[in-house]
Amino acid sequence: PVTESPVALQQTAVTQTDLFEYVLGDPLLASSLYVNIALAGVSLLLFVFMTKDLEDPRARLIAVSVLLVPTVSVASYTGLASGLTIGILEMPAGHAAEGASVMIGGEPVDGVVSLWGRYLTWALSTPAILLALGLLAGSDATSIITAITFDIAMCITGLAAALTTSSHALRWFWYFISCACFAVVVYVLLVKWPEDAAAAGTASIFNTLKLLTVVLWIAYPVVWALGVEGIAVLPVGVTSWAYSLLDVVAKYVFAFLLLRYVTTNERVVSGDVLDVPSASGAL
Ligand code: RET
Repeated sequence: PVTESPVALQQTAVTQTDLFEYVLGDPLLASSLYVNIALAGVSLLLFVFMTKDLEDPRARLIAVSVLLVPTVSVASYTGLASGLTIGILEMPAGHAAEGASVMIGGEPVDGVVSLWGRYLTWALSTPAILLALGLLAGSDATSIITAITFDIAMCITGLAAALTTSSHALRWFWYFISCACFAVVVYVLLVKWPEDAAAAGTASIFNTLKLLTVVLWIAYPVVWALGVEGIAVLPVGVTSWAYSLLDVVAKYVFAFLLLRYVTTNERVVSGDVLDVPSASGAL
């Protein structure tokens, strides 16, 4: 019979309280989370105020999907700050962080700190962003559903990449699957929806938001690859701030620009009239 080694037994389980306190003990990491909870809350109030008088059903649907973005964000960052959606992962052989340990409550614990809750909540926030963009472009249900389902697949396979601890190669295989799904989303954004937006008369605002989205979204897999999940050149606090800053622009600045347009061009969004400058620009 195989007896367990006493050394293995010494490793005590890490509790949620340990992780909550770990976050508080790292000012860089803690600020990257708490600052975003506050920003998401303020944005949510501002967006409710901006959109409360909208009447057109399509404009209201865009507003609702945009309001979902900071709502999910408050929940996402609360999950991370509380330690609920953070974990200690022991990386597989061949990974840059193989054999790493982290100080939790004054004791070294094998593994690295992973803020995996982000990838989970992106599966809710990014579809809301795409729904708003697809509606703004006046697109059909097929291409909106295509973009959203591949986007959800991108987030969940990205989560799988982060949480796979059995094989280094399979972590990157998950990453590759996630990138393939991302490519579908980028294709819809860059090729399909611009045509629809031109027809709907929302080309100028759509093209601005499309560029903002594509450029910022490409940075997420780059941060993933450089952070602790990937080749581990960025420490946890820096990785977290990188995502937090991307979130501020990709979510709050994006949402503000979109809502400002929708509230001042409600009739264009409703399909009653064409947005004259962009319609002539499309000719
Ligand atoms: C991962 C890793 C695997 C490869 C790819 C990724 C893409 C993530 C993206 C995230 C966008 C998030 C946003 C959040 C706002 O709430 C999962 C990092 C392709 C594009 C905009």
